[in-house]
Amino acid sequence: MAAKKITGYDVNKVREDFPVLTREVYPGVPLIYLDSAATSQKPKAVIKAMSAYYQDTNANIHRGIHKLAEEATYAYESARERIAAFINAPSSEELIFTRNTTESINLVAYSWGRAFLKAGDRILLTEMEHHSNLVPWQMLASELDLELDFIPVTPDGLLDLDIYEQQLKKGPKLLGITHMSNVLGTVNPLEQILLDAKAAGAVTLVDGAQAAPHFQVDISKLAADFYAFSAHKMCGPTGIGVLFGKKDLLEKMPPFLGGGEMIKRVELRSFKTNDLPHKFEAGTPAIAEAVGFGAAVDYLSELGMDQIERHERSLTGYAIEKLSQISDLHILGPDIEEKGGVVAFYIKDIHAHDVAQILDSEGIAVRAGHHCAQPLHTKFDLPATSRASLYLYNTREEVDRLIDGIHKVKNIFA
Ligand code: 7TS
Repeated sequence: MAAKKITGYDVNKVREDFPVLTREVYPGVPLIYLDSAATSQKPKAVIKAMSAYYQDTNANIHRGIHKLAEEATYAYESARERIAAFINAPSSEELIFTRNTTESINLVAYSWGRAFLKAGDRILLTEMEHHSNLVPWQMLASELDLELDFIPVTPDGLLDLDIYEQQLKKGPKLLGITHMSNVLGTVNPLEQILLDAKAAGAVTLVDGAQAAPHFQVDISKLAADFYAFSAHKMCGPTGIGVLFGKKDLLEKMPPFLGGGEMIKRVELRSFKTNDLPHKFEAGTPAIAEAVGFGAAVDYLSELGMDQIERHERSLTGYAIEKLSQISDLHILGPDIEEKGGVVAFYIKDIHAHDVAQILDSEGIAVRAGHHCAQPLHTKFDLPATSRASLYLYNTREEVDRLIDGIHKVKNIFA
């Protein structure tokens, strides 16, 4: 077999694929986009695939027998297959299209949770979860009288795995855990964590919103019963995400939403559910968005997830090195070995919103606030942080501009 060709990663060439990166946000001020953890920018391949779908095809799926309906159905189902292959899922039947990660997690909470949990059951989450993997469980806990436990986060931004082992002894019915934190950048060592949860009899749900865009996720190597992520953080459109679920669980679960498409047969007082994955896809889905999502995973695969990960790791290391040299600036989360391309920080006596506002005047887009992880900020006794998040199109020059921008912030507040 021919050896795989290792090509260099030419970030300037990659940038040409993203039209928005050439714009000026204010006259003479070019955009420096460091907010990809909120949503990524979109390459031409995705924009073109979606507009070509609307220009040349556009029909509803799974119902018409006319040519356009057949083509639209093929485009939608082919996207599902390519996304399933992207995470190495055994079958595309196990891949349900949802609106986003948030809806995927809610689907599990509403459908699996209501059917299989009862008063007194325990759900184990972590202190670093995004609100999307907290609030649905809080809602379910108050409805069903469940107990919520949390794996603590250590001061350096890692999960306390000794306490986790103790918590497993209490027999949680579900472990809900993020693959990568959107604040600390921590990439959790899921292989062992999930195996331990399964050995303790828990169902496992992974929030992969910040993982799937940045490194190869191989679902066949993870003991994940459910794995959720969103297209918009990985070069795809808003409005679509997926829930991977193990077939045996999905088959036992009742439908989430009722309506067209999720049924095989309907009578006035009853219905029979459709096969997987359609059982969980009520109503006309986001078809053009599925086409765009398919184009996004094709784009990422062509660049190579290994290359993307290597680029981001090197850039994140550079950003941490430069930021660490700034006095009174503190970075949250672990060292580079355990961290993805998210760098949240705070500067003594300067509010995160002021930092973001001054950086914006320099064309630098960062996010300020609690990043939908308020309990984590409360734990660290911080009302807010500023966050630079890096992706496959960011450069060292942009990091240098961020550093210059932060010096400007400090001078203004000096
Ligand atoms: N989980 C994690 C870890 C996330 O970072 C986000 C979004 C979500 C779930 C929710 O994804 P959605 O597509 O359903 O909205 N995170 C962020 C962020 O960090 N800034 O804006 C959105």
